Amino acid sequence: LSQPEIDRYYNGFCNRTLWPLFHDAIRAPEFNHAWWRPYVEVNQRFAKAAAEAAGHGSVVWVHDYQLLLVPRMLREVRPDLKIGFFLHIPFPPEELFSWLPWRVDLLQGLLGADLIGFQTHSDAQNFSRAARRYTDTDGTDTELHVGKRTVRVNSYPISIDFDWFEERARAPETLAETLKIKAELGKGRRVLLAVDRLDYTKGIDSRLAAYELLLKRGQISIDDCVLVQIAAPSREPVFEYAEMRTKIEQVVGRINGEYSVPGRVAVHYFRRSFTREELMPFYCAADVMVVTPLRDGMNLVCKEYIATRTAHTGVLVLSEFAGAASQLRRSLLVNPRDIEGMAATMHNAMNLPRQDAKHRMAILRTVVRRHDVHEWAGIFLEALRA
Ligand code: GDG
Repeated sequence: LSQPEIDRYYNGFCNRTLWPLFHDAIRAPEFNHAWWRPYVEVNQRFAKAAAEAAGHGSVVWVHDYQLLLVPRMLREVRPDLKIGFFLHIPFPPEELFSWLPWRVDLLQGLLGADLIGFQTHSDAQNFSRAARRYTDTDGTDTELHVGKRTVRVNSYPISIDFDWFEERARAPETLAETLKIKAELGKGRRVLLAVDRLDYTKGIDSRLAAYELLLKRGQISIDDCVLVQIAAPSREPVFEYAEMRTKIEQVVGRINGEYSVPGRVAVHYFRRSFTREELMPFYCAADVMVVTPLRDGMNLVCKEYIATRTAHTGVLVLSEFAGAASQLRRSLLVNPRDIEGMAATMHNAMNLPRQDAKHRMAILRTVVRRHDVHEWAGIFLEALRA
C-alpha cells in the first residue's frame, strides 16, 4: 500500500469508519467520501491477486472488515471458485449499520461469498437482517437467496491452539520465568493481569477505574495485590488511539502516584508488544485475568489464559460484551460500563473459594480444549466445501 492508501484506506475507512461503527460506535465513526475510493481500489487489488493465484474450482477464504468487497469482486471474475468470508469483529445491529452511506455496496460485496461466517449468533443475525432490508435478498437468518444463488450465513466462534498454550505453560523455562516474575512482583501479592491491544474498545480505562476504586475504599491494598497491564501499541496514527493512550497513562500515573511505595507499585504498565512466548509466564503468574472490553468480536486473550491454567487455578473476569462470553459462561461476567459492579466482581474474583474457582476453571478448560482453532477452521472449511 502507498502512504496515501495507508492514510485513507487503512487508518481512514478501515479504522475510523468501519472499526468504530462495528464496535457499537464507541467512538463516533467518520464518514469521509475521500476514503471510499481507496477502500474500493485496495479491495480490487486483493481480489485480482486472489483471482490470479487460485486454481480452477478452488476454495478462497477472505478475512475481515478490511476486505468486505472482495467476495463479490472475486466472484465476478472467477465464478468457478468457492468463496468463504469470515468477519473477526462484531457485525452491528441494523440501527447502527444503516448509518453507512455505502451500506448497500458493502452488503453486496459480502453476498458474493458462498458462506459468510461471524463470531456469534447475533452478529450473523444482524447481517442477515441488514441484507434483507437493504438488498434484493430474501431468505432466513442462515440462508439468503441472491438471484439464483444461495448464500449461507452462520456463526463460527474463533479460538486458539489450545495444545500449544498448554504445552508451553508446562515447559520448564516458562515455569522458571513465572517464579521469577512472581518473586519480583512481590511474594504473597495476588496478581491481576490484563493484556490488550491499546484500543478504546478494550475497556482498559474502565478496568483501571474499578481497580482504583478498590484501592480508594481500602478493600484491597498494594501489600496484597498488584495489577499488571500489558498494552500493545496499536494504530498510533489514528487520533482516537493516541487520545486513549494519553488518558490511560494519566490514570496509571495517578494511581501509582497515590498508592505506590518504594519497591512496590500499584500498577505495572507495559506499553509494548510481547511475543506469545513472552506472554506465557505472565498468564501463568496471574491469579485473576481481567478481560473487560466494551465490545469485542471474540477475544482470544481470555482463551489463552484458560489454556495456561494446567492446575485449574486462577479466575477469569470477562465482559459480557466479548463474543467469548457466550461460550465461557463459567467465568465471572461483568458489565464494563458498571464500574461499581466491576470492582465488586474483581474483589470477588480475588477471594473466590478455591473449590469454586477450580470447578469453574475445569469447565472453562473443557470448553476451550474442545473448541480450539483447528476445530474452528475445520468446521468452516467443511461447510464451505459442502
Ligand atoms: C481481533 C478481534 C478477535 C501477542 N502479543 C501481544 C498480544 N498478542 C496476541 C494475543 C492474542 C492476540 O494478540 C490478540 O487477540 P484478541 O482476540 O484479544 O484481540 P484483537 O487483536 O482485537 O483481534 C477479536 C480476534 O480478532 C480473532 O478473531 O478475537 O475480537 O478484535 O492472541 O496473545 N496481544 C497483546 N499484547 C501483546 O504484546 N494485547
